[in-house]
Amino acid sequence: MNIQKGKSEFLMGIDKVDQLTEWLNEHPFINGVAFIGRSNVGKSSLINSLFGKKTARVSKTPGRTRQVNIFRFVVVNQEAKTEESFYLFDVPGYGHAEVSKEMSVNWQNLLDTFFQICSEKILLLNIQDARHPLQEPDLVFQDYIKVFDLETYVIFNKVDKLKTQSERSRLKNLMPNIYSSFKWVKQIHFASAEKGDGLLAVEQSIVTYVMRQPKT
Ligand SMILES: Nc1nc2c(ncn2[C@@H]2O[C@H](COP(=O)(O)OP(=O)(O)OP(=O)(O)O)[C@@H](O)[C@H]2O)c(=O)[nH]1
Ligand SMILES: [Mg+2]
Repeated sequence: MNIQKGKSEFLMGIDKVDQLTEWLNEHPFINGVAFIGRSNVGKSSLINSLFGKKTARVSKTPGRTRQVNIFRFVVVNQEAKTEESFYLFDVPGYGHAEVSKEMSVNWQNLLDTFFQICSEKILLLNIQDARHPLQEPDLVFQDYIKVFDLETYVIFNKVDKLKTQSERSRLKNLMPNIYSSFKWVKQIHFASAEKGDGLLAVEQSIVTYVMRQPKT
């Protein structure tokens, strides 16, 4: 089973809490996946690599994704010749210093709304920068999500930027610590949206998760 690239479609971008509340209440049994991480770690790039080019917008300036972008994607079962569709959320990045007070309050409200209402069937992919793992905002975010009890996978993106073996092993050595500190983290992946490393494994994890959820 695979994600059918190019069949993903953008449904809407929501930047108002009321609108997000309404949308989530209208869709009570959402099965899907949400991407969240610090600004500029490559969330939109990963989405494009996994779900098909031009699914999400890639930023030239950090912090571009200011709204919850909602997409639909299709998983195809080649053997049974069936297709099923699921939801994908590109959630605005955290830990960006340059946003105004007003904007960060709105962002926090959006995030609270998203996590409080969205069903427990959502897989959370927390994207981090392979060169700068477990930054302060990443730790704050892990602390924030622990009450929501969502299955969470950490994806270290931009591994192509790790040039030496010692950089790579330093990152891998963090794994036991991550699993023991953050019990809701069930998988850790190493990926490059740019070069393609690790993407097949991430894709299969997403497919396995969404197919495992009960149908109602
Ligand atoms: N070398 C390298 N660069 C990457 C990779 N993934 C993303 N980038 C670059 O990192 C920058 C940010 O990528 P985005 O995908 O826009 O990041 P984002 O997390 O969606 O950013 P916001 O929406 O602003 O929070 C872009 O210049 C990308 O080309 C990667 O795997 N390797
Ligand atoms: Mg983005």
